[in-house]
Amino acid sequence: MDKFYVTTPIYYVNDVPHIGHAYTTIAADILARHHRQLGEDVFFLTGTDEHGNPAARAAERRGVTPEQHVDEMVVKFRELAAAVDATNDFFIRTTDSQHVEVVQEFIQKLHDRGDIYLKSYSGLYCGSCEAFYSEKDLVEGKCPDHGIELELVEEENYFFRLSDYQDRLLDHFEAHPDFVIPATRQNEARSFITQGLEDISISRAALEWGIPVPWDPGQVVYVWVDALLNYLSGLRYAREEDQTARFWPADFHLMAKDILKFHAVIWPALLMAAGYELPRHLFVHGYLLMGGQKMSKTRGNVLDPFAVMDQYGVDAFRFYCFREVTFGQDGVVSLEGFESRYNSELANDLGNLVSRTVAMVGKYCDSSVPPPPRDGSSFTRSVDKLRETVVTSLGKADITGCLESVWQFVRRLNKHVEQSAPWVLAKEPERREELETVLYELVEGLRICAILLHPFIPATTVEIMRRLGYPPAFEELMIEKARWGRGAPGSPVVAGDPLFPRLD
Ligand code: ME8
Repeated sequence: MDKFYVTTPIYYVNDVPHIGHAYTTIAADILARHHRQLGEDVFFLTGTDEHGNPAARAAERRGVTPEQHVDEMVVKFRELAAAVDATNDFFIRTTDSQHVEVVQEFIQKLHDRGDIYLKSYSGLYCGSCEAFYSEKDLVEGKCPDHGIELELVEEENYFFRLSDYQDRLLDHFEAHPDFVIPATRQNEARSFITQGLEDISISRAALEWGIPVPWDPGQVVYVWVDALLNYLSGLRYAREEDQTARFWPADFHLMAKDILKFHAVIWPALLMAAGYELPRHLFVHGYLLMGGQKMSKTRGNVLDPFAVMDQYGVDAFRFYCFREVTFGQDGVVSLEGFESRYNSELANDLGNLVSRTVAMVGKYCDSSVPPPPRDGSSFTRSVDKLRETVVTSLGKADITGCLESVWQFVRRLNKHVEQSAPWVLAKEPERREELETVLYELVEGLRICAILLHPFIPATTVEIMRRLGYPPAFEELMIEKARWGRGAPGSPVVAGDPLFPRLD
């Protein structure tokens, strides 16, 4: 059986989660659900990055210990994963003792192999990015990402010989043109490397809130090295048995562009140093913007995902995020935009189609799905093509492209209702067969939509299947079932409330 391993970044717990965190988690969930529909063995990992400066400072501001702070904050992040209906197989915390062990073992190995050395260092440090910047990176003397003043940090730190990996990294990029997707991000990552890599500090002396360096407990491991290792450590202890051999390398690490360099340069070099295979793909998405700016906790312009989901429902939120903004690009989100798509696409295109279809089968066929036409259907080939498009596009994490192609099919079904006008056919008894054909096609089309839309709007599609008379079994939702004519004639349709009540 094929395997599929997908991850989100592990989120900082210096503040409550926002819509950007929900976004990446939903994207990973869409891919995880799709690969389960393909019959693959899936592992989906998300979690929290709990060490380092921002968490320690947030704790200090609140007058609690870092341990108390992270234990309280993690609750919200776990709630967010559950609230967006994420099917993660594990939720990792970098304060888990087993993670700490893996990190210590990993850097001890690098130290033993001579990849780590001690050096005095001074540099400009952003406490929010947890990264050093050189003068040329700054924007008006400030952090290019957070727009805040940097501190001059002078310490004796342990360094990782990143510069030794420059050629091997470039070779890897050369040999794997889709290592980083989209291609613009691959080029960006490549150019970080061709500009020349300097060794990086991988420990901090002045911080206490972190994982002690095993051979020098006066220092803690740099939070980014600690964090990146979650992708390996999670496999080690999520289940009773170590899952590394089963699932490593990761198939997709998802993230926004802010953390590309850590994932495309530092992470592969660390893995090479320790003798691991590299992840197959990094997918780098854009920023959700509000009022033209990246939403961020530091800037304070955030949309509360819990409030949006409370008001409009989880599936509507999942749908909107990927319909409105092309996955891979930046895009503006707003409540107005949300409401307009909700009404036009979820309430009208999909919800109404389900209600009308079920109502017509109820009225004209005694609630029992009529038999298929005897001489095949024009839908057979286009559904095969659509299914292939879905598999190909999600294989590249083209979530928005996939959704668009399924939506075109939803629209085609709506047109079919209008053009064939079953209510007219129903008045002419000699056209009974025509009527039954149309109703069969609508039910069958909706069944296929439910399968193909399942990763995006899971609860709604399960409900659509129920209304079309199918048992609540995952087998009914496998991709293999998205073939024209696999539906069961005679299945009893069930009416219900609107799936997406219109917003006024
Ligand atoms: O960077 N639009 O954590 P973080 C889209 N702990 N996605 C967004 C977003 C926005 N406006 N804001 C955040 C960290 N994200 C590290 C990661 S991984 C080994 C360590 C999402 O809490 C996006 O996935 O700042 C981004 O990469 C991530 O949250 C950053 O989360």
